[in-house]
Amino acid sequence: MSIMLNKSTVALIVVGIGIFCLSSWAMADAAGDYEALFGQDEKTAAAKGVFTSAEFAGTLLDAAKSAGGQKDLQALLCEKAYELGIKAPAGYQAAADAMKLLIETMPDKRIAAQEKLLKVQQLRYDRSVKDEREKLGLELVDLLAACGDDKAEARQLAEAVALYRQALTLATMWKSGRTTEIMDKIKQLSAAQEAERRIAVLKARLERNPKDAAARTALIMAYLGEPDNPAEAVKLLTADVDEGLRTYVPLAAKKVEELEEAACIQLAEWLLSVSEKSAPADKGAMLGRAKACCERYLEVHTAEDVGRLKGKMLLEKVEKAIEKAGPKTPKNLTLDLGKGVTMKLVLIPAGKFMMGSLPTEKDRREDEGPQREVTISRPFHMGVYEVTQEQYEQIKGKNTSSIKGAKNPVDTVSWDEAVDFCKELSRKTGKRVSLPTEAQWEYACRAGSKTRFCFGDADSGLGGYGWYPSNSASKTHPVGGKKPNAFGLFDMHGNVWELCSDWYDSGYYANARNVDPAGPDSGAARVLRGGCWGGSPQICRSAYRSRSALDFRGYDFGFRVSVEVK
Ligand SMILES: [Ca+2]
Repeated sequence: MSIMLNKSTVALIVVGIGIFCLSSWAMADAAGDYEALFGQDEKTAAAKGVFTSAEFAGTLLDAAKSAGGQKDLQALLCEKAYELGIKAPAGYQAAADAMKLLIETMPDKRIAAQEKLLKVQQLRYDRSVKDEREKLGLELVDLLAACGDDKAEARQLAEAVALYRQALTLATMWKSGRTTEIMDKIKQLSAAQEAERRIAVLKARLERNPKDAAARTALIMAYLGEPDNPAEAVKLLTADVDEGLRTYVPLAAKKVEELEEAACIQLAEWLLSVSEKSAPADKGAMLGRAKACCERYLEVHTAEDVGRLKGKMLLEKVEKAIEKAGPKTPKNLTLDLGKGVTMKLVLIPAGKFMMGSLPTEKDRREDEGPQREVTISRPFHMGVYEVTQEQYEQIKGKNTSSIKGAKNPVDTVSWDEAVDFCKELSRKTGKRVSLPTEAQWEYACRAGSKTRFCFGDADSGLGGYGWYPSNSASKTHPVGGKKPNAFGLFDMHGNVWELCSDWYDSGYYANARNVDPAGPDSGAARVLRGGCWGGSPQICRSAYRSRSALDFRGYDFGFRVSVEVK
């Protein structure tokens, strides 16, 4: 068999093998299949040198793409394409694509494949120039951060920090939007490393002298702090430690739902008081648990009596302590665009939500599912209103909107133009301004709601919150004319469509990551959300997804901005 196979020949061979294996009495043997198909060619390519190996890697990658029905063979083809591809620059692209395919199709091989992808992408980056270098640099930021996340998850903290530091260097160089996030990760992991060191020292002290009550107490408190591991703290309790520790540490080790009402309040009070004397890095875990205790108490103690009042006051105190211990982020942000033009933004807290809709939702479309829990791990500021024409003109020096009005949303913009606006505004304000991701947009739109719209399920309520055909008179209206949602955002339903930063892919939800998803790596269209003045209620729903080609300037397209919290 020649190594000059074309794609269709390979596809036919692979399909042929698929049929053979399906009907075969033997278990599919990927290694045997590979040997029969490509064994000789691999040897020939290897004998001819690295250039031929690189070319052969491309052939194997094409075969892998066609071998979707046979997972083992596909994985093997990807691995082989990588091994051969990474031998010479001509094969780097195939090696990288093979690992991307493996990551996409085989979740259990993701971590190892990601590390290999990192290796080849670094090689590509080192050789690249100009635009290609920027593109690969930004891709590397994401890849390094993802590998760092895996290491952090596996508690390999030093390795994780090293990867994040590399990511940060590149993120700074290429002005990625992820610098703050990566800096925070490093800060958090450094605190965790510090806590591990502290615990190791205390453990050693206690091993040398088990009667060292001060070391024992300090170690118990350390476990209650950053590692948030009260179960470990319980094991250290002895009769000679402080009574408070003996009483409350076992309670802290229980699940909050298992605590008696009274214990919830007492434990919260105790945690609040000990957190005051604890190291800054330890306060978060203690106060977080105290808050959960207060919330649990208020959940079960529903009678409006003195006890409930006390619970509410304690929760307030704990929340104030959390605010004091954590970084301060202003709730409202106003950007100065010059010449008296400003832009108002509001803080959207970090949190989890159910993204997409259930099959039972009225008017639901297939691309809104599968519904899944998504975490927005960091708070961000979001434009209270759609970007207005006055704001757009101030930044871009022109206004090409179809329906004119200084306070009306800008319309007839393309995705590229909206992104340009964000870049300009970033330069002007020193903030990281971007389009929201699709997940940020839906999270912000829902503002805690699980219904079809931010206000409920009924189409009849839409008139109170947005401009759509029944009330719009077929045009846009000045922003903020209707009621805001629970986050204080106006016109999330209707008025103009809002461009998001993500590529559109109808099947994306099935494979997307659940923490801060940012859309597929590539695509042919960008996501639009929220419906518009000309859009029926069903397309104004929180979960509805629309799309636009890159350079298309829809007369009903606008956008609002998202600003990274530093
Ligand atoms: Ca809108």
